[in-house]
Amino acid sequence: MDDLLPLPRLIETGAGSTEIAVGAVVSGPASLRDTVRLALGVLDPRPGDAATAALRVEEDLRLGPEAYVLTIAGDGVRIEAGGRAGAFYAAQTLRQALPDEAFRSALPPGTSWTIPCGRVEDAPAFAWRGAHLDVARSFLPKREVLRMIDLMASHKLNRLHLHLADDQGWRVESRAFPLLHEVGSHRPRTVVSHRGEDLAFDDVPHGGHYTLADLAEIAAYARARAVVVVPEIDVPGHASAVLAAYPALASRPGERHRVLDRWGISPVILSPLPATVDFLLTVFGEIAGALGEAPYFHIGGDECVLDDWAASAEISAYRASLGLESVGDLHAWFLRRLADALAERGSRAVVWDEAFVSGGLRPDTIVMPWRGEHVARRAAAAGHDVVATPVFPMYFDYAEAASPQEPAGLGDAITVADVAAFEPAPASWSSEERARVIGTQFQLWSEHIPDGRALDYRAWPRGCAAAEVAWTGGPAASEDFARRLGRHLGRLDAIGVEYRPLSGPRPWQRGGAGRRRHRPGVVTVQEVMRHLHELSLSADSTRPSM
Ligand code: TNX
Repeated sequence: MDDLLPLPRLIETGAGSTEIAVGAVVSGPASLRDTVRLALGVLDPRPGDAATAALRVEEDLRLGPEAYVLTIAGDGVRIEAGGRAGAFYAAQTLRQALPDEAFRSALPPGTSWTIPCGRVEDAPAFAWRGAHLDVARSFLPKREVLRMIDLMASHKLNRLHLHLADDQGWRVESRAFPLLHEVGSHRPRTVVSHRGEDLAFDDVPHGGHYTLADLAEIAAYARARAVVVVPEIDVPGHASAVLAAYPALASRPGERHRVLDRWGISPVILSPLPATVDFLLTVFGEIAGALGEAPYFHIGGDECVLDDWAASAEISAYRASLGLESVGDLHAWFLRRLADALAERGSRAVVWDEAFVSGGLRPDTIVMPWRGEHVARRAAAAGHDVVATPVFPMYFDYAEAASPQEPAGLGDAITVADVAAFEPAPASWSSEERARVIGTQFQLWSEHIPDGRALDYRAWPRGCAAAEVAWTGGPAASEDFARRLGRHLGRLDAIGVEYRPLSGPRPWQRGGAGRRRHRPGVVTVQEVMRHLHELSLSADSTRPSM
């Protein structure tokens, strides 16, 4: 019990021990019991009655929905939880109290362990403990998404933000507008050269999308593991894939668009006219319908070049008819219009911080400040709920070290220790501002994450540190965290996660001598943060940044 991760609020060690076996009997209300069985995986306890049960689960409504008490006593294990999520987390903690083998997918029959008695009382500091997956730049097959949900669940993370659309790909089926997935989901090739080098491409077609049935499956799989899927359709910028399929939605008529085969920011932007709003609301409805419920819907709003809006007579006339003075006001109006419609359907909008700086958000819109603490504080002071997503230290597409041994990252460096030291709601803020921070989330932008193996490397163990911060409120006590993390890696080994070893990459995880090698010092995260901070202060704040 001394190597639990994330760290529970209270751990008491007791005298004596108890035995727990694969196939133990669990008793309690059916929904909590099933949740516990799911969380325990390989233990796969059988349902039974309290008299014979080695594991008893009870509902205690005085506990919050994610809170639990886990008691390991001589006569068996007792879980008290306020709801399914709490019961699920209690079982995750119990699994961590067992040897690492409990994290394997199968064990010899008859396996059992003796574990010391003790008690854990626990609840999370933050309601939003997230991971963001960019499946637009590099598509990840469904199995990788389901596996990510499993890994999130083991770390008590509860929000999976899926970035489903960007210039380089549209990743979800639309029955109303099928060209979105038929045309928008693939590109003939992908850039392989780095900034400053001569342009070079791989000439390998890249593609893939989730059907609505896949999305329904992902959402149900996530729900059973206390994870909420947050879909993102990033608008009005980042729109090349949409416009490759439906060019009539562009702000500048008559141009042909292609799904982009290189990274960076495109000046291409959706028109803000009513036809675009109708189009998007139809697609949002299809996505939310497939998910079953969509308490949150991310609409992006970042990195927009508004020049085409300013240049269009039709859009300027429309802006004037709405009584809006600038294209920035129109950007704000457009996102507000979408957020209002989402609210009518029961979804809260989420946006990147440019949309907050543009102004005019609905008060219930959640802001993800990626450009730093300053803009995060302004959003919190303005009364928005904030999920802290700053590039430093929450962008896991940056390399772990400024070393040519690393596989190519967007820049360097963000270490496990940087993440563990993060304080999503800084002590220097007022208590009202701090109370607005509902959580934090790490970002896996996938320009340099081509597949599941690279995803494992980038996500873990930095994700373990993010989970610790999100559950405890952070920052982590560094020495104790480092000790627990060292032990926790044995669990990841048992699961089969190809994480980055603390001492650096294994030979096959390095970038080699070619294009996948990291170029240290070319882009430093400190410079990027300085630049983004300045941008977030400027009036022309929707402008692209890099
Ligand atoms: C900024 S954060 C982006 C992404 C890139 C990422 C790379 C944000 C809203 N936009 O489009 O993938 O940087 O780190």
